[in-house]
Amino acid sequence: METTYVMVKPDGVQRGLIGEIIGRFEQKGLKLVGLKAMVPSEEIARAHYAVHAERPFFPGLIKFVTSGPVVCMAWAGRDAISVARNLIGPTNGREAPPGTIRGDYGMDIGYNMIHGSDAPETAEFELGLWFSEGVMEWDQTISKWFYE
Ligand code: DAT
Ligand code: MG
Repeated sequence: METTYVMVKPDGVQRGLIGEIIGRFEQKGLKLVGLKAMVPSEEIARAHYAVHAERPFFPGLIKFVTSGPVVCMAWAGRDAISVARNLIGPTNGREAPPGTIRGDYGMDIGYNMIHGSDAPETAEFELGLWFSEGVMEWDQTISKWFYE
């Protein structure tokens, strides 16, 4: 079992896509173990995107992600990190295939509505950053119908 960090970014919140996005993860069979909303501080945004600190788009990215509320989520399941990335789709919405969140709703690389951890190490780092209080432990009784 893995847990991954997923976040609806300010454009997804502004566009009223929170429910649609959460629904896709629920329907897929992932288990919600963390959920909250906040307007991110510059400090947490910079830490989250630290790997991109030297990229030319970094200042714009920080301004964007701190511009309004985001919805922070932790989703658990078998191979949850890659399963979530596959639901999300490639970075650029114009190239993302239909059926993915970015492919169905996005037209840009910067305004791509959603973040998902890309590897076990980044998931651990991001969950610690955004959910320093920890995530929920609960028994999802329906999970027996998602896994043989
Ligand atoms: P992803 O979110 O698919 O993991 P990433 O980690 O490469 O993509 O980049 C993080 C975010 O930074 C991405 O969601 C949008 C923004 N971004 C990436 N490349 C960009 C670019 N060339 N121009 C503008 N924004 C970019
Ligand atoms: Mg990334």
